[in-house]
Amino acid sequence: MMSTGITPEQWRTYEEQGYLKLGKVLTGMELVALSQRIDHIMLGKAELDYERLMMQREAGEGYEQSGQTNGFKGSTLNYRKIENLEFDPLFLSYMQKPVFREICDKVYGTDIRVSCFRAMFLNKPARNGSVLPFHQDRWTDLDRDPLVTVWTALDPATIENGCVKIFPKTQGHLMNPSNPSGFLTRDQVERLHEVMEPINLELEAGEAVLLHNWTVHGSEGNSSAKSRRAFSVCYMDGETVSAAGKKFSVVFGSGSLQPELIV
Ligand SMILES: O=C(O)CCC(=O)C(=O)O
Repeated sequence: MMSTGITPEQWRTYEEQGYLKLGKVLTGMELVALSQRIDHIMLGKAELDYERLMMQREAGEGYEQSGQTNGFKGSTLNYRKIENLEFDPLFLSYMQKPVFREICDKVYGTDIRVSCFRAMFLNKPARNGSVLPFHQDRWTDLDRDPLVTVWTALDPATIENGCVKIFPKTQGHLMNPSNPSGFLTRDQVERLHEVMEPINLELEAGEAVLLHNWTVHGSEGNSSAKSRRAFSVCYMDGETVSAAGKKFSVVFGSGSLQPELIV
């Protein structure tokens, strides 16, 4: 069944657990369209300004893992991460679905414009794909903390291909506040493992999960013959400014997609 709204009980579950499975958020046709679109982007066949996209190539095929820099890095499905997908009309239109507006209204308030910290393709190519260590999605260079991320599976996400793993109920506090990107120390991860097992968020293609940004999460590599493509969007208060004076692309409410520099 398609996800159209979130019930009060589901919100309670989210607040308690730090995550909520949203079910199918993409129709079959939308899923095919987004999956084909991202493959076209990776293969260099899409008509868009590649200089606006941050594209990180995964190690393999004779290449090292590339830096996280803007611009095309070769025609291959072996990309790890592609950011700034709000500049692609198809991905933007998915990000602006009413169910996500509803989530942002609930989390940030109804009259508040919402921007995205990042609209990001995260790929674990078949028999490849790097481990992502446990972290909380928190960045020290923002003037306020983004609170929610919607992670959507474009392929089935399974234990074998490196689905996201979370430690539920960890959203209450920052574990390593001085780390610029929220990564936990090895000791902190060991201590979490002593008290609980992480949950594997296995999803069907087209399903999504809502994550509180502070819910501890990470993922393994991909040992299977199938890719694990996903699209992750972090929605935040549209007034958020980075230490460098950057405001971000507005996705709900009045404002521009063009990030502004306010100095
Ligand atoms: O896709 C993954 O493996 C991790 C996702 C993640 O860290 C995120 O979406 O914030």
